[in-house]
Amino acid sequence: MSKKRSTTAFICMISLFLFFLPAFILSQTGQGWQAPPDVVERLTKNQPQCNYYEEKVPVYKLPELLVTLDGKKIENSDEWARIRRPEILELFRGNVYGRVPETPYNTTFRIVNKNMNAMEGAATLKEVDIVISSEGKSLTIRLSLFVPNNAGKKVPAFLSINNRGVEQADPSRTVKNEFWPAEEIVSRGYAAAVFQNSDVDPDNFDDFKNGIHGLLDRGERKGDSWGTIAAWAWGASRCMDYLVTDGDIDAGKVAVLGHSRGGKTALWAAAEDKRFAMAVSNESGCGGAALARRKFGETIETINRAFPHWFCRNYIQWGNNEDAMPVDMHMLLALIAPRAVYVTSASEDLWADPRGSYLSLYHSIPAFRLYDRNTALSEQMPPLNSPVSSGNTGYHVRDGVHNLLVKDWTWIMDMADKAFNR
Ligand code: GTR
Repeated sequence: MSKKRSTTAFICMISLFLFFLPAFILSQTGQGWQAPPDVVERLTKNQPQCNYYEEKVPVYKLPELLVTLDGKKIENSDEWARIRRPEILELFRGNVYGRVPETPYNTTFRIVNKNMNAMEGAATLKEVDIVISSEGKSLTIRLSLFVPNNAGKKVPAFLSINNRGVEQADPSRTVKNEFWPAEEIVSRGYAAAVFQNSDVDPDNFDDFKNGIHGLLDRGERKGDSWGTIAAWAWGASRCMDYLVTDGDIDAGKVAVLGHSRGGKTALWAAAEDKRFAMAVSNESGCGGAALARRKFGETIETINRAFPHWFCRNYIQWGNNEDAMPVDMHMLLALIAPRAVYVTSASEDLWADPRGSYLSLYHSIPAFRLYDRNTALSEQMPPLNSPVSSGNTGYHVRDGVHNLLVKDWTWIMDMADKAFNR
């Protein structure tokens, strides 16, 4: 072979190698997350009545996202916003979370504490009582808010729904933990706001006598009367009512975030209230991000048995009858489009079905694409600890158990930075 020919052959080989390199790297690292077999085995042993095996997931067909109830194909964002989105929202109100009553009420805000030198001068702490009153009775939601000092402009915010004890999101900062790392949130330039879901409605079955149900419900309960998750989501909106009045907050950049039952709540809050620019569902599972039709881990039947107060009564009929349900959870995520949605899972938290949560996001993408043609996610899950995002959608599966950790927060804030053009 001449020298010239062998040089050409060499260049061709290098070019071919470079051309296939990305695909090769992807095929090696892009295996996609798989449930750890030892966890599958352990959980199956403990709960033999639940499915943790991928091969036992039933064959299912999701309801069409972009076809209206009378069979019309949705072609653009205008038709989506005008026709299909309101239909889906109504289906979720009527079949899953329930409807907020129309009882009139008054809201007042009282700043009960302000400390401009919180976090050793890094932030200002405001504690605000949001008082809801109706017909002589009232209820108070305490919103605690750390705003970074010296930002020089309005700041974006994370509104956390705390479904754990007050010490998990302690405004006095006597107790600090990963569930609400307020210092880290502030150091990334975000305001850290939090409220206790129990201020809005107690997390137990009390026949809807207490909390906001006790204040606003009138007459007999119906099949679509709101459950406790809808009540907590409503509470998040009352916090938003305050945040839009606070001159330190960029009200167009508020993310609502929750873990587990709080994650279900965050998704529904953002579906109902378009003022939230982003929703973060941390390991929300059944009745949250996870596709119900997969019947993997927690199911509609088990969740209604364990938590009869979370959803509306109509939701009970879909237990062991998922295929007949007029919605699945990809449609809930789609309701948030074109705003940002970030879904997380944990590798050992199979109860909350990581794959079902990712697939739900994947199947919501057509709604996001009506607004941004470039939004695209692979049907294959990303590998462990490797966040993926496209357009205003994102996901990660973190190693470990059911929890909200700084590792989650870091990736969540990376997504918010992107969604909020920071
Ligand atoms: C579980 C429940 C889940 C999830 C979780 C939580 O017991 O089955 O749906 O919400 O509680 O909130 O931590």
